[in-house]
Amino acid sequence: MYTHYGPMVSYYSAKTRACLGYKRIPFVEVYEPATYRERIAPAVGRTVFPVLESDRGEILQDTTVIVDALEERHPERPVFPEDPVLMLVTRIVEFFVDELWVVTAMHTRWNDPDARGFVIAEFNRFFGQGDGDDIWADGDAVAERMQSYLPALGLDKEPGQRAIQRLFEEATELLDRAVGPRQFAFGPHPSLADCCLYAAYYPHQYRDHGSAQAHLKTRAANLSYFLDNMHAAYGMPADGELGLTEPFLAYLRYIGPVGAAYATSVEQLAQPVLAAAAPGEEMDQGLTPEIELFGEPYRRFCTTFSAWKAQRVREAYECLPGEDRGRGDALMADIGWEEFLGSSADARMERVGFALCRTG
Ligand SMILES: N[C@@H](CCC(=O)N[C@@H](CS)C(=O)NCC(=O)O)C(=O)O
Repeated sequence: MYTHYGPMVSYYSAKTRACLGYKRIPFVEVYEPATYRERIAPAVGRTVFPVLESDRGEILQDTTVIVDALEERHPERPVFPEDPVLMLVTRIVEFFVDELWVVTAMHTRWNDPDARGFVIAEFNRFFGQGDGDDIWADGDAVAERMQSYLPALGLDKEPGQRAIQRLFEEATELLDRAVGPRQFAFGPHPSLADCCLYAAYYPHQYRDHGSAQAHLKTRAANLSYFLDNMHAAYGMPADGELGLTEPFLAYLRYIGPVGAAYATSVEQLAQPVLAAAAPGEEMDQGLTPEIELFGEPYRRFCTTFSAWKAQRVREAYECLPGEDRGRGDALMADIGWEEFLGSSADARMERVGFALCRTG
C-alpha cells in the first residue's frame, strides 16, 4: 500500500493520483502536518507535493520519477503508450503542462477574487489554521507564499495576464474538441498524456470556484466530462489501440510551437550553466526564459529543472527506432518541434537522489 502525500488543490499531485487510480494501485492519501514535517520534508530536503511513500518506507518525489517507478513496478494497465512516437508526444504534452501551462493555473487561481477566496479557505481546511512558525501548517501562510510567485511568473501585470488568459481560452477550446466522454488524448483509453491533462485543469481551473470553472462548465463541457472520467480513472477502460486523432492533432498544432519555443529558450539558458558546472555537480539555478506569445514577449522565472524536462523530450526522440523516425520527424515538423529536436544539447543532467546533477 502506498501513501500519496498530495492535496486535492495541488496541480502536480493530480497527475500521480490519476496514474495510481488508472493503474488500480492501492494507495491512501493523508495529510498529517506532523508526519510530513518530521519525516517526509527532511527526507526530500524541502516541502513539495506530491510525494509517494511505499509501505517499505521508500520515498519517491517528483511526478516524473513517481510515474516512471509505478510503470516499471506495476506494468499492468500501462500508462506509457507502446508506440514510441506517441511516447514522444506524451513527453511533449508533459513538458508543456508541467513547465508552462502551470502558469495558466496560477493565473486563474490567484488573479480571480472568487477563485482566490475559495482556495484560501480550502488551504485552511487542508493545511490547518496556524501553527506558529511552520507555514505548511497554516493555510493563510501557504496562500501568501503561492501569491508571492506571481511577479516571477509575469502574472502581476496586465500584459502577461492577458496573454496567459488568451492561451488558456484558445488551447481549452481545441482540447474540448479532442476529448470527451470516454474519449482520451489518444483515443479509447487513458495514458500518461491524460494524467498530465487532468493535472492541467482539475485542481485549479476545474475545482476552484471561479471564472475558469464557469468557463469550463459552459464552454468546455466535453473537456469537463473527460476530467470527471480521469478523476475516476480506475474505472476507465484499458483496451483498444491508441493513436492520434485529427482533433487532438489540432490541439498539438496549437500547443506544440509554444512548448517548443519555451523548451528552446530554457535549454539555451541552461547550457552555459551546465557547461560551467563540474560533472556530478548539483544543479538548481534560476533561469528566465522568454518566448513570444501573441506577438508580445512573455518572460517567466524557472529553474534548470525545466531544462531537464526538455532533455526528457529529447531522450524520447533519440530513442525512436529507425523504422519510426520518418513518422516521428513528420509529426514533429507538423507540431512545431522539428527545430528543437533537430539541434543537439551537449551538456546533460541526471537525477541523483532528490537532486539534479550535471552528468559526469
Ligand atoms: N516538478 C515537481 C513539481 C512539484 C511542485 O512544484 N508542487 C507544488 C504543489 S502543486 C509545490 O509543492 N510547491 C511548493 C512551493 O512552491 O513552495 C513534480 O513534478 O512533482
